[in-house]
Amino acid sequence: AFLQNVLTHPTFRAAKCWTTFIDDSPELFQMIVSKNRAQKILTYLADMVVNGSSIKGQTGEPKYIMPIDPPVLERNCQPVSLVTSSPPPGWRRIFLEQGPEAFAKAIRQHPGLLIMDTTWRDAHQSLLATRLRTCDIVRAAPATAHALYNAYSLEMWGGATFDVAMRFLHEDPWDRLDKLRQLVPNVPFQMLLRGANAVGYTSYPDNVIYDFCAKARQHGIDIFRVFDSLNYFENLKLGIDAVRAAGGIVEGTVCYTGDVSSAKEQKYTLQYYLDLVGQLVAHGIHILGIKDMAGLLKPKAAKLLIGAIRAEFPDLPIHVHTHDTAGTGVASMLACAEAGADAVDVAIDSMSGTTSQPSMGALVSALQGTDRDTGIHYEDVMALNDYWEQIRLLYSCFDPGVHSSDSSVYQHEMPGGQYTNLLFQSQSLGLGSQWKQVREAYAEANQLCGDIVKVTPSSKVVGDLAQFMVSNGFSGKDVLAKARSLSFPTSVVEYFQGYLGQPYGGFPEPLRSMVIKELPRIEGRPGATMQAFNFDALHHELRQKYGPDIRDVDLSSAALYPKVFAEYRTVMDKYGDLSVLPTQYFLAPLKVNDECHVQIEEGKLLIIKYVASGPLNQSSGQRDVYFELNGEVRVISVEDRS
Ligand code: 3PY
Ligand code: ZN
Repeated sequence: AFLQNVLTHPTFRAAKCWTTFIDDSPELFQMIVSKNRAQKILTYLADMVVNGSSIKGQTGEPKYIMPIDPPVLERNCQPVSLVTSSPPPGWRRIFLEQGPEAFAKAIRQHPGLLIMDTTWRDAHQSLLATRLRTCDIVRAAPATAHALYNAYSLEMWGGATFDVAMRFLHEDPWDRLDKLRQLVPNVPFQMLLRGANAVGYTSYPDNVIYDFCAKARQHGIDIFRVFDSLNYFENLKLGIDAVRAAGGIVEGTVCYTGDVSSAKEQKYTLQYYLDLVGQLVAHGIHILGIKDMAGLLKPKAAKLLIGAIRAEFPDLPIHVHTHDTAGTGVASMLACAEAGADAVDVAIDSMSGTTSQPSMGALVSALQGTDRDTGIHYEDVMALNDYWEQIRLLYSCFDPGVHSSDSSVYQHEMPGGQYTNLLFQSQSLGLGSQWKQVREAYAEANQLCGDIVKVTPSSKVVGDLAQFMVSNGFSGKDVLAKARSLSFPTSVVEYFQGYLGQPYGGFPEPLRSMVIKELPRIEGRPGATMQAFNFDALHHELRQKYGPDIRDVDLSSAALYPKVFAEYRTVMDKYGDLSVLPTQYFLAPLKVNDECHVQIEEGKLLIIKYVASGPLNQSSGQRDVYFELNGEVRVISVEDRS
């Protein structure tokens, strides 16, 4: 029945076609679409067989290819049926029924320490190059809705996940959000918003930010952690206003850098943070986020900082984020809890530690039975962990190999998400053995930029400058001496022009003038002088290019990432929706006689067996690859690029 279509239908073949035949038999045309989709997926698999994976950042094949079952939770030694029992209501209900202010108040009044689980966003961004695919999160989602029903939130979007989904996973980030929202109706979803940079690396016109936040909210994001990569208040304000207009919970955020517990700290002092928090509070944030993106908040600093904010703003809910790079994450989060934080970030154990967040199991255990008990069942965390342990192995081909703590983070201050990225980039540029130099150059590059807050996108500026220094053998002094004649990376030039905003304390001179020479200088908020983005023109352009089925969210994707979106559509045209392929086959070729099951939609299963591939056709440069698709032989010719 699968291959039955209009061309094989007896009525059509008997030439007894009448004009209503098409209208009367729409399902026959549906088959053509399915056949087309099957053909596209086979083309991907054939290409994989002939040429191997071309996914950037992948080294080797997944080590673990056993079937991975979804997590199983137990109550009274009985498995919880995730199909028949709906998850208990969580904090989201308060937000949906009573709004953001009531949510913030309830969080503040709650005696226990709440957690955000970062496993679906920051943890894999910091450990596995953000390469986690939707299907592997989806399988854990029903169990997570039960196990973590009383979590403050699940971080599941934003940061790098948006463009990596399209660019490298050939997936639609909005579809991920929709699917997960359906499976997890009870726990607030949180995203990371780079203020005026949204989920990108540059400033956008204001209407792009407003539009993006409105759509993110409509598709199920509840809490928006809004930060700016320079803690520049004008940029922060824009993101905060856009989230408020969208009806979301505003987690206005201060990025933490330096060391408030050190007598040597001259720039990022306690007073600096208190002033910034005061500005955010005056601007009407619902929750305060403290974003320690590099894991620099030592326990003593945590106590000082959170204690001081708590004393000055007793009603303000505080949510702290950290990374465990140096190995002090759990200790610091416990210190935050003692000093009065309301929520902290952790990741499921097997996705935690080093450049990721501290371990959920460790934090939950440490607080068990205390007055700040998280209320999370430890056994449930372990049940989720069983699943993630296997997923971590499945994705080990994206793991650049940070297997231990690095307390030198206190010197170089690299954010957790960038650490693995820079390590990988350094390795692929042949600088792997000079990793120590890259870290040292990073610290020097930071000083050259003016000792700035380093988080996407300002961290990219510092990282690019550090790599530039190492690959040219320049010290910081060399850069200062030769600046006028050097051709700096674009990100560095644009930073000095002011395209990210204004750093605290201003740009260092004379370096700024030497780097940008005659180029324009942006004073104030970069987006303020940008023309509104023309969504109507974009809509028209996309319809011309891709036909009438352009969704609202496609406009957002294309406005934020025009080139990435166009590439994503090209891949979609060629291979169809690849998010349906199991990860093992997305990342590695089928071996002869391997059979793979692909559920292209409810009730439509493709059973694909790889049979053989033919010799290289010298004149066309192609190879034939033979499959059985639901029992019928199919041959796909693909170009051999090897
Ligand atoms: C991001 O902006 O992607 C981050 O994770 C910053 O920490
Ligand atoms: Zn982070």
